[in-house]
Amino acid sequence: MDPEDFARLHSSASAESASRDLATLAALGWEPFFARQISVETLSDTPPARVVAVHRSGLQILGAGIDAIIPPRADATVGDWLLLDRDQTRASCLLFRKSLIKRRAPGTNRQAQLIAANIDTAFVVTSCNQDFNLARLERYVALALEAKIAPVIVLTKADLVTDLPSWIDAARTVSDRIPVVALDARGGEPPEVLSPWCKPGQTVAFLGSSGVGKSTLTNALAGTDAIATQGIREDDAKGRHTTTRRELHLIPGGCLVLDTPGMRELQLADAASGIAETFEDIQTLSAQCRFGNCQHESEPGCAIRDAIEHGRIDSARLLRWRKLMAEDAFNSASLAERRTKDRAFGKMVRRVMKDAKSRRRS
Ligand SMILES: Nc1nc2c(ncn2[C@@H]2O[C@H](COP(=O)(O)OP(=O)(O)OP(=O)(O)O)[C@@H](O)[C@H]2O)c(=O)[nH]1
Ligand SMILES: [Mg+2]
Ligand SMILES: [Zn+2]
Repeated sequence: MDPEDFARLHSSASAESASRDLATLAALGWEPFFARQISVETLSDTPPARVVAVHRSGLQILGAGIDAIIPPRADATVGDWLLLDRDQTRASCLLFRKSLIKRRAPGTNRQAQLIAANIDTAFVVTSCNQDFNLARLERYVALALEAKIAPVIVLTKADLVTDLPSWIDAARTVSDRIPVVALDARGGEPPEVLSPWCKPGQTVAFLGSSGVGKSTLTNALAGTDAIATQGIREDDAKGRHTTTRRELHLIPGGCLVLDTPGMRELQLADAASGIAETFEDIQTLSAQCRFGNCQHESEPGCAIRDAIEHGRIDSARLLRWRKLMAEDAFNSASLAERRTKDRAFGKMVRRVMKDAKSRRRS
């Protein structure tokens, strides 16, 4: 869409104000992928707006000349673009997403929870302390890859250790295709170190446990200390769950940064391809096993056992892969079951309503 298209909308709108609107949208992450989904004719009635925060009371949205809170809806999440219907906000149309992060909601209600949409880069954050955990890193990386987002591993609190290279080497074992950076999140380093991913119009997200420095990094990119941060517990390095909502921060002249609350529990579901990509080394080897259904236990001609014996794969990594695959299979089945039940319930409700209506008529 070019400024003339915008200008054609309102005969009153000058090309100048149209290009200003377009610049506002571009700064919010608007790009051809979204523009292709709309027609110029509908633009004036239903202008695009982005969900920049999820509050309990509603969704905060921003657009060209739009700054509003609309009622919450279960199918929208932070980062989403919608076409705002001002008269009937609930009817606002959600645009197709470039990427979507979701997890299995904690607790027993077996639902998928939407975390964020339209993220370009996921910074998977951990610290050079007791938070560092390969299984958790692999989980977050699989989550990002499943969501079609490029992950980058960020090690914070690099200033607190003397053997930084060994922390970086450990993080590199997650995947040899994922960049690893290490820094002191406080102060000047982050804008420089993260600049390859933090380009104007790009949306980046910080994910990771509480206390690893996600808000500290967001502040550092914004050049402020507007977002609250809080010291971690001395004994086990755990954070205090300071951030409580998912919010996109607009960095002047730069990217959009999603700060998220530290997750207590990250359960994967429907993430088979993300797991396969994360464990590409193991996945590739398993295709070379003699038997197609090799369990990589005691079968002859097992390429994975062979790689372990020759020290090319860590047996602990194989165990973590198995565990993640099993968890994903279990959660995916349980989500599918829940969806079937919900559908059956919906059908039943519709049938009852129909019966009641026809009874009323007769
Ligand atoms: N020394 C040092 N301290 C850091 C670094 N990054 C963060 N911190 C400190 O770690 C504590 C936790 O940082 P936060 O930014 O609040 O962590 P968070 O990830 O946002 O945590 P939640 O909001 O609870 O999820 C704060 O006291 C920060 O000052 C770092 O690189 N070096
Ligand atoms: Mg925080
Ligand atoms: Zn095998």
